[in-house]
Amino acid sequence: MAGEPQAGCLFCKIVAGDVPATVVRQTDTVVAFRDINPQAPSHVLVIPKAHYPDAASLAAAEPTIAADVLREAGEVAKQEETDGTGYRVVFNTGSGAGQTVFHAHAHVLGGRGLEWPPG
Ligand code: IU
Repeated sequence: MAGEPQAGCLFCKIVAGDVPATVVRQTDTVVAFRDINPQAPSHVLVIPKAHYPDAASLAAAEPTIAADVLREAGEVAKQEETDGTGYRVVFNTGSGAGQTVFHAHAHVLGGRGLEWPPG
């Protein structure tokens, strides 16, 4: 069923506490944890606890939770103190855009200069 945990989904396992992660924030609907392969001095993933394969399907089914993800991305930047200098929120969507984990997640990157356009 939409939103239910999916067997074999790494991020569902992190939500369940079955796979360890360095959690930096958590709400009823969202978990934020450090990326294991950081691409910036601060690189945190914000994920909905509910399973949706990407940001668009999350927003279509659960717009309130999609808003929670965005709000928490801002809270992460405040907590990581990257909000002052600037930070980036990225939703890679589809394998051609670099998505490798098909559970919706926002990358929150900061702590260094971020070029535009990204590669
Ligand atoms: P992507 O946008 O789907 O490529 O992002 C997935 C991210 O999940 C990527 O940056 C990985 O480094 C990160 N990640 C993680 O934090 N912990 C893990 O156990 C695995 C991937 I596998």
